[in-house]
Amino acid sequence: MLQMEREKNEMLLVEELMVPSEKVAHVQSGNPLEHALLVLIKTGYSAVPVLNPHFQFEGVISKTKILEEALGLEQFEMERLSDIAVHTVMDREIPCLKKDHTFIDALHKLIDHPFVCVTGENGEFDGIVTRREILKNVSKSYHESKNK
Ligand code: 4BW
Repeated sequence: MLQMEREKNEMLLVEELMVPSEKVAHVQSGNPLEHALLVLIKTGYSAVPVLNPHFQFEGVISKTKILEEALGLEQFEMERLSDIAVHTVMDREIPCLKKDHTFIDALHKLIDHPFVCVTGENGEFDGIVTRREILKNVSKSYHESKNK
């Protein structure tokens, strides 16, 4: 990659890369797993952010985690899902970014996660940065540098 293309990416801010909160599907931490599974099936995503009633980021819930909870000894027992709240099984170890972090900060965190959350000073949820957005930029830079 040419120096200029590299520097252009390094200067890009998370704010310019993120999917804003109003376009991100999410569930509330107090919702039952049954509701979270419906949201995941309807949106088609494998995992979505979990927010508290103050719109602060708390974790991520995935189809895999929910199905693990539904699995009884020999079969799926889907009725269990209405009695378990999302916050009891969600994944809390999710890295976060701030809007003024850079493309490179996001790139490093997205190596191990399909998306990372963007939060404000008080933990309020601002949006997500996805692998897709990062790869789109890498691909664009690659082609621009090739055509120079
Ligand atoms: O509904 C979809 N629309 C589009 N345009 N692409 C989709 C959709 N569902 C899946 N995809 C594609 C994306 O390329 O499959 C990839 C993996 O999806 P995932 O993880 O396993 O559901 C998508 O890659 P991505 O855009 O880099 O997104 C990475 C992960 O970020 C997704 C999902 O868990 C989360 N995510 C992305 N956009 C979201 C979202 N979560 C909630 N709301 C959104 N708008």
